[in-house]
Amino acid sequence: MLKPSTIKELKKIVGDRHLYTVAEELVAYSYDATRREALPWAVARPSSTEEVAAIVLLANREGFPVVPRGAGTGMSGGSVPMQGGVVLSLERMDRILEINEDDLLAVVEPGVITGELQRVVEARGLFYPPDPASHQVCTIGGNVAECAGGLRAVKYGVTKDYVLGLEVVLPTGEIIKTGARTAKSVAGYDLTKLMVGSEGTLGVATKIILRLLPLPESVLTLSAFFPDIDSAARAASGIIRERVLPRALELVDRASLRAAEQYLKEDLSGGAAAMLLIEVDGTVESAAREMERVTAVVSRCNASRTEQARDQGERERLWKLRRSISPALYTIKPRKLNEDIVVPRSRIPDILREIEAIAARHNLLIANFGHAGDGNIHTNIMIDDADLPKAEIAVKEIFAATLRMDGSISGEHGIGLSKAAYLPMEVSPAALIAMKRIKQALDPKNILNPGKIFL
Ligand code: 2HG
Ligand code: ZN
Repeated sequence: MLKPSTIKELKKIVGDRHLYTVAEELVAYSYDATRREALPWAVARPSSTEEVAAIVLLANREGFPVVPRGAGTGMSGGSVPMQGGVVLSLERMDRILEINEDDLLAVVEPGVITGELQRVVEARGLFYPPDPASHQVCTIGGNVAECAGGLRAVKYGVTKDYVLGLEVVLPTGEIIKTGARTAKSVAGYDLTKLMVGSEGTLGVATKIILRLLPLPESVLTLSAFFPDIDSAARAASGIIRERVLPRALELVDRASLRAAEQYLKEDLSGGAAAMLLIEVDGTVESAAREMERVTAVVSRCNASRTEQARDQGERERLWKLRRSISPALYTIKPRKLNEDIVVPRSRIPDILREIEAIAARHNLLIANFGHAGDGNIHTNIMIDDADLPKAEIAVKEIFAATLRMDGSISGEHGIGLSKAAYLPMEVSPAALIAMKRIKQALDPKNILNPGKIFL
């Protein structure tokens, strides 16, 4: 609980209107997309770096947790205030401060909606590639905290590949700048990379310098339907082997397809068992050439039907289907344990077979979809509460299989609360100690997002 004097000080920092303390307001800041929830003691909505720093300083003096929050679309509980404290909502810091067409960069505040930034830069012939499925609502600050991936990572990489520099409020309240506005910089340790993906535990990004690219001239989108998941997985690997790097290479299995179709009340797949959604880009000529090669691979791998989007409307329809899978899965069961394992790309068929065997062994429904081109599959174990114990055993087995295949337990959602117990399966004791020492050095009072990543 916060002392009345602390509440008063917080109000002084952000203004009365921007400090929430009543339950009706707090509840809106208590959960994320994992559906875990915990009520904060208060929510502060700062409008400047200085206000963020003042809150963090106060937290150090008074010893309360501060939990940074973007739009709450995270998938590992990162923004859920499990130990109470103050949720630091960055929603009011939502300005695009600069788009520099000569230096190919944008400077933004953390509360900017990712999809909004994409639209604004695209209108100027520029391109911000990271594209989380939740781009219409998620924020750049949240993307930076979690190092969000998304649909275009296969060709263009993830958030950390686009962050040139940051302004950060450290857990002890100092304001620092990391990185630079240049295409390169190796001055000292790479604090930018340390911050990106630190899940709100090492600092609060208050300004973000993002690298932009020229907008590709042509984008072609293909949906390919398969009679079985194995053929689709082999086609995904086959496309990469063909030396084509699509900008998106998404796999959707039967359960995920049915859920999304039911949710959208549309039949797009004609009852297929699996779908690949493939997008290539480049010049008009190079994209067309790549699409020809992609089409040849999927036909060789038994695609029963392929459809190339003829216009923007058709393209958007396909992406809407893909982006809606995550929420749509709740139409199957009340709970989903969504994992985001990643294996070397070539092992996708193997890991899918392994997951199928685990599902059969425990009599569980596991829906698989996601970024096959990256080797990053969202394995969603769909359960009722009663299934939880066996689902947890299945999760452990899936992680063990992933690690046997030289993969990683989290490709893009982060460790947060959901995977903290499993982190030691992947990270050695000495590496875990090194990580904890970094946390301890930067946040000696364990103020910033305590209880995340490490048990
Ligand atoms: C996606 O790619 C998101 O749609 C959500 O990362 C994944 O719900 C999920 O498992
Ligand atoms: Zn994803």
